[in-house]
Amino acid sequence: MNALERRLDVALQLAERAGALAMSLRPPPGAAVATLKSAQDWLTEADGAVEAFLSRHLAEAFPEDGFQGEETGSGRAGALRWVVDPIDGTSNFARGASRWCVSVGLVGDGEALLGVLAAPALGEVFAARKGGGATLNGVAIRAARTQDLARGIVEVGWSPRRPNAPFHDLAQKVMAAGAMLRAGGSGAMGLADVAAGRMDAYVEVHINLWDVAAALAILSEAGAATSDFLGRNGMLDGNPILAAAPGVADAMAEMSGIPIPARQTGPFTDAPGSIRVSPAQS
Ligand code: LIP
Repeated sequence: MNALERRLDVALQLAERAGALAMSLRPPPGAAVATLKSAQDWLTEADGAVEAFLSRHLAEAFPEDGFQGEETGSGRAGALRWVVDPIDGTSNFARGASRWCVSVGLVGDGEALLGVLAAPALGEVFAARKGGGATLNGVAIRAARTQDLARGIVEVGWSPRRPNAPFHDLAQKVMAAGAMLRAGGSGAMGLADVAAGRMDAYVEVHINLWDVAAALAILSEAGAATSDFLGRNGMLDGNPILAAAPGVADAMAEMSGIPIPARQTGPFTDAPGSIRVSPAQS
């Protein structure tokens, strides 16, 4: 087992244990049991507990690696950096809803090397490592073959970090293209749905590294087209994000004004050998 395979193995085990911890702390439906860090930016008891759990156990397993969490920031430096969102979709989690996940990503040399998204309330675990394919519950996943947005489903992420006008503009354009519009409150889960072929694009005018680090690896291994999130200071300041099925990537890039590197667009290709279930999940 090589270094990346070993890290995926550990990330899978820890993300599932962290998911169980989060489930034990999930508030019941009703008023949000949480505090507000800023407008619609929630913090629950689980965010802190899950991040502390992952920071501690990742440091034990890989002391040479760095760590960055949504709640504690860039705690440790390292050539490889674990990037964790303890609860992505906190606004859903705080209300006892199910569309949220524990996101564990590993970045290095300016790229997303592996990612695990554990969504225990949905019974789903997404995983991928560079060159190893992407899976949902151990089964290989692939971006959709959709070629026409009028047959598609597109999620537009929203947050008060940016004015509402760009969100309204994007939502209007998505509907004008004939696509079904979604806004589910978890960027990581929306990106995972694109990787799994359950949606055809996810777009948001600003999102943070910890929300997307794991999903970027899963999207890449699932053959989805993605914007260059990690470039242009994305690691520090966040960036816009666009992820799409290859056949609608050009249309989404034109609609959103978020470029996608040309090599990733075009008709769906079932590239032979491009999907392998990593040993950790076989
Ligand atoms: C959320 C993201 C979502 C964004 C929300 C929030 P959190 O992450 O997944 O895409 O629109 O504002 O940032 O806060 O639930 O970890």
